[in-house]
Amino acid sequence: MSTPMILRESRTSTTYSDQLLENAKSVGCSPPSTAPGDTDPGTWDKIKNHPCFSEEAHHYFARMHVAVAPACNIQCNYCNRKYDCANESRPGVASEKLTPDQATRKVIAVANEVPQLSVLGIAGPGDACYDWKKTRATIERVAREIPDIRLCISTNGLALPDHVDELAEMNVDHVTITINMVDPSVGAKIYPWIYYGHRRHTGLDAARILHERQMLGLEMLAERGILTKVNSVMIPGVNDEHLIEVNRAVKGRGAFLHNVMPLISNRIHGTYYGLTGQRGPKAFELRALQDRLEGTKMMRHCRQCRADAIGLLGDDRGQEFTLAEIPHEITYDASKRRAYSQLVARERADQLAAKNEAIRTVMSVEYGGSVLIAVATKGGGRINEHFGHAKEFQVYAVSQSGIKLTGHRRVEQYCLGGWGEDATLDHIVNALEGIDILLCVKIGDRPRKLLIQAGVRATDAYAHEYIETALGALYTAECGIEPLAATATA
Ligand code: CLF
Ligand code: SF4
Repeated sequence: MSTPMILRESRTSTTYSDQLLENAKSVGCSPPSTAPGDTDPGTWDKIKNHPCFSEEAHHYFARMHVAVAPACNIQCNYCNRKYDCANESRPGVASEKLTPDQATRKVIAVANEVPQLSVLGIAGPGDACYDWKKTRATIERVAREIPDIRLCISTNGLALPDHVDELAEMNVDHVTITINMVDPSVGAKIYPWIYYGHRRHTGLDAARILHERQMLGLEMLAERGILTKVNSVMIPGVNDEHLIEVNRAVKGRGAFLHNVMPLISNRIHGTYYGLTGQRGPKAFELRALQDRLEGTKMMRHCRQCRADAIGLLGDDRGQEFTLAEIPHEITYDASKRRAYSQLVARERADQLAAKNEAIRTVMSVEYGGSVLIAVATKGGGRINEHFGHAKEFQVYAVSQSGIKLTGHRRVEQYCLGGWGEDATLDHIVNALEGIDILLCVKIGDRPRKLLIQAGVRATDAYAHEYIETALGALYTAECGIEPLAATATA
């Protein structure tokens, strides 16, 4: 097992990235990390700092969304853009709509403060391609100010073919299309209407037009070498089985990545599905479907972010950057981002080597079982978050076939100002159902005991280590090959 550099930190004083930057000044930098084995160098260059297109990158890099595109040309049965709760993470939700100028100032303010920022995304609250003038103006202004920021848009695809050439000209090299069906009879259950060709279409006619435009847009992007991810919302009883066919169709047309997301449906959102009681999939149903699609590139680390999300995928800092706090005159300062990306190049090479070693170890074990391990992390690919501070746990399945991130479990933060609520703890214990082991920096006696009662062994024995290094060590210990670290279980 490699010995990782240990970075100790406190959430209240300095952030993890501050410490990385301090280190960067003292240790200098080595060359950028090489592409992982299954990615060609050209593609790796495009995805290596995109937190959505590369699972590995999401440990290090952040995206920000600017809510400049409120208008939409279709109606999805799972969407109501009028409903906003500042604490809710859900696509299409935004607290503040921005003009292109306001958005540009906001991006500069965030870039000056958040060194992990690598991608500007426009993902609603409406459709980026339909509300095109604002999308285009925002992208042009931001690219002028911050030339090295990656540009990304998300669209329902209906207006996409009209703008593919402009996207290519503007160097937008990542696009997401939400495709929930390739059969209009399924589509008619998801989309009550679309607005196309200066008029409203409904039923099968609407779904057929949308489908044709989505496929055309996808093919046009692939022809131009623009990496395209397809997001599909899994709606039990409506399109769950059908998503197998969707997967085949989009892969055949050049989609780089497929992201199957669970329907979020609640009466209070006021959506058609919320009001009619359409349920979302359970975690195991989602995972089972994703497993059936394995063999194609699947995204498993999506956080279904808001249209104004900012930060690492698992740590939305959107509420720290409201328009009122941003000065009218602001100048971009590249120094923090530059220093951070140089340091990350060195850290990632180290992490990749540790990860490969851990995977080799795990695959050499003669043991047929699978262990589900939850990890508290705030980035950098390390176990570096306290149990009580965690807002989510990343979940890894470790078995003879390797180490795989299978998703995350979102939780309420247990520890607030030094004390924790029992109700919150109960909710966290429930959220961790099915997990075998939990890894974090620190955990108190009470949560540890309650977790044990629920069958989850929690340990801080691997604090600050690389995630995969710890998972490899735990797996071999579980198989009785190596002793578990002394303080591993309560
Ligand atoms: Fe934003 Fe989407 Fe670009 Fe990412 S989000 S526009 S590709 S920069 Fe990412 Fe958020 Fe999932 Fe989207 S985690 S909802 S996949
Ligand atoms: Fe809402 Fe997006 Fe669907 Fe438009 S395309 S209705 S913004 S989810």
